[in-house]
Amino acid sequence: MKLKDKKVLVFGAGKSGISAARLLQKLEAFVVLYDGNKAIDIGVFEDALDTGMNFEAYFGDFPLDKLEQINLMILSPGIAYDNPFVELVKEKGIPVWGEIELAYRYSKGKIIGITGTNGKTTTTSLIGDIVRTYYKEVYVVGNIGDPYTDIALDTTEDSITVIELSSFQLETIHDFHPNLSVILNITPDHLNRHHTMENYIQLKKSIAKNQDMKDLCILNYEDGLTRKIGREIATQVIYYSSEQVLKDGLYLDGDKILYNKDNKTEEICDVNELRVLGKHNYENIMAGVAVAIHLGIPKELIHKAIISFNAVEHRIEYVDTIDGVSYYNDSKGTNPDASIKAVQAMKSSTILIGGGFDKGVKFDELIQSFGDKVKCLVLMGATSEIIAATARNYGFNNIIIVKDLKEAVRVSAKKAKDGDAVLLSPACASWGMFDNYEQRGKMFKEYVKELRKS
Ligand code: UMA
Repeated sequence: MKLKDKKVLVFGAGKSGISAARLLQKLEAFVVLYDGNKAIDIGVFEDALDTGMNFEAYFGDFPLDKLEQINLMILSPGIAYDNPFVELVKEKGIPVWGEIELAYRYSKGKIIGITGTNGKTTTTSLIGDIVRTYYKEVYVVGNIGDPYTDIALDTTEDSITVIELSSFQLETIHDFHPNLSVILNITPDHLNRHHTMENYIQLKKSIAKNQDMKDLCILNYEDGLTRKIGREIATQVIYYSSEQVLKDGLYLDGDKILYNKDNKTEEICDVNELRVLGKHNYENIMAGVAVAIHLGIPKELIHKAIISFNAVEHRIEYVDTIDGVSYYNDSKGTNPDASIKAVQAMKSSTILIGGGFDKGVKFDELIQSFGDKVKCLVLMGATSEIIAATARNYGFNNIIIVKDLKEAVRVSAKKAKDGDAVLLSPACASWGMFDNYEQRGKMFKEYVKELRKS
């Protein structure tokens, strides 16, 4: 569809919507911006958009008679495909594209799409780092932060665009066709939006729906759902495994990451050389290396990039070592599953700082994962008593309840001995104590900095 002079309704005036509207204006389309939040002030978009000619905006309610003139709707990822207004638009026969689809139709070069329930941002960021060692024109966009539509028109045949894709974004792709796709793992998430696990699986799988035998999909062999997808899609597949030797693919063998191809085994790295911790991170590394190998990047460059890759902020992020105690910020550990992975990733005796907003989840598995690793639990926030009671049920009694994160850091520093780790991985959302997990993580790092000064 040629978009010049077409009337395009952009639903959602967040990052994706504004970026999509800007792209549409460059294509000389007439933009109709709509957002359900009636408190939005059009003035805030004046720098980003041409709000003069060929532009209308509606905040709060949308005048339905205007739908008659609309040729296309671009939907932001935070808005569900079965949102009542979107249903109305579909009933009128108006095509609905996501922001990713719009960007795809106007971009050039090679595309790498990464999805999965956990590890997407880390893997996307890692792939960006490796690819930049060899290719000049590299873009890293999507769910990770910068919308794909921001850079679509800048891409050339030589570009490599690395895109993190959420299930929300995959819901509205049509022709989107990555040359390389990655599905890291699939566990229940966002079911309030997608209603059933089956829908969620299908969305993740749809990253590969337009791929053919010239393309490649990289999958985790140890995740039953992604392994099964490998048998169902019509493209080449490479697996990686953290549990067993693969004849064709990447795998973890003791401390080594190895690559088997055509009866030849090559060593990629020793995991002790890496700055990221934990089996789940070794899986992310293997997925990234599989992409890099397929792009023809020399092994020395891959090795250099992976050993200098740092954890993404707030995900088992190393902060500092003070008096022999290492501090890690895993503020992104907002559910028990994520915190279990963080605990497992620790290599020494650990003081765990947990607790926060109560989402009504259970903490039994988290406590059961402690083994000999966690020696003390420092708890804060609304869930502190719930987590403490669960821990006591399992015979874990070394628990200190504190009033806030600042006290948690001070108490942990006092309790820790040379060689220990202090890990902030709350297993809970930050709400009620902080604006978001990023703020919680930044405050943790501030308090650790203060320890160094004191
Ligand atoms: N809105 C409505 N009606 C609704 C819902 C929302 O009008 O029913 C409006 C809101 O008033 C707001 C706008 O839509 O003005 C927000 O749009 P959005 O939620 O799509 O958010 P964006 O700012 O466009 O950010 C999106 C992604 N957000 C979501 O998918 C929720 C960002 O991922 C992404 O970085 C960004 O596009 C750039 O591509 C964030 C995220 O939380 C990090 N992702 C989820 C996750 O990682 O779990 C999927």
